[in-house]
Amino acid sequence: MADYQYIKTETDGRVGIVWLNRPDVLNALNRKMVYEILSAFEAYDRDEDVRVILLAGKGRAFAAGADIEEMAEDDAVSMELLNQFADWDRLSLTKKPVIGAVHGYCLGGGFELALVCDLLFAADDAQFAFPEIKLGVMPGAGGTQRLTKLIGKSRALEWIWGGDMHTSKEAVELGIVNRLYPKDLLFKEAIQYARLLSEKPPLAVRLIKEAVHKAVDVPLQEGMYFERKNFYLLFSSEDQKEGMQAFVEKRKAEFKGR
Ligand code: CO8
Repeated sequence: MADYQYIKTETDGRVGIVWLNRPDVLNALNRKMVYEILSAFEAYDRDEDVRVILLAGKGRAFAAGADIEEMAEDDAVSMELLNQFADWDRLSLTKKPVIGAVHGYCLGGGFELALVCDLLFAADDAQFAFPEIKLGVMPGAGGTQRLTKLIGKSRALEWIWGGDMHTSKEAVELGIVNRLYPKDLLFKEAIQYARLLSEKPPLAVRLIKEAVHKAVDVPLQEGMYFERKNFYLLFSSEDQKEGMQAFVEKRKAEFKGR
């Protein structure tokens, strides 16, 4: 793995872990850091030994938002020319499952990064907010879209207009977060889940991810056709033959991701 400045990577069996690692500024996301996260995700996506990606933060926060100092002097033209959101678009193209483990502050761009994850596990101390309004701006990396699709228009407006902190308990109740754990158990539980997912047939896992994400974006019938194509595609995989043969032979299947 490459030498990164603002993140750390390590693998645990078939789980590729990405640590946000700028703890002195609560993992505030500068542009290089976002590019590093993207590079790590893309490297894991290409690595046949990795089946699941786990994203977590070092220090006392997941991420307290975009780096305010870095963007304070930007203007519309410099932002257009930077085209930083191309990196964010590519983050959401990751094929393998991405599990986010969130503790402490999960704010602004940090919350948007969490919303790119397929599943979110949170510590009981996690706090979620879009504080951009207090800076005179608004979410720019998908927050207004992804939060609205998850919790609906009225609640999303309340959260984004308010800019206030919300507890992880609220986030679970609204379906933003899947599971809640005591802080000292969060990473252990997240890695445990990731390991279990990494034992599932990888092709089926990724085609399910693709189909479920499709459901968020397209009308039902179009999604149904998409699901069907992925379903058929799995019938040309070795894993489908192995999975069904193993069932018939009453043994454990050995999935290869082919
Ligand atoms: N950017 C830069 N530095 C930050 C940020 C940030 N978002 N958040 C915290 N820091 C720094 C602080 O400046 C401080 O640095 P130093 O020690 O050098 O003074 C250090 O982290 C620790 O922070 P605090 O001392 O403030 O810690 P507290 O526990 O007192 O407070 C808070 C924690 C409440 C999280 C507070 O730091 C805070 O309000 N931070 C800003 C939160 C915020 O407004 N986030 C939204 C940013 S805007 C955004 O995300 C827009 C996204 C647009 C698209 C994404 C593009 C990447």
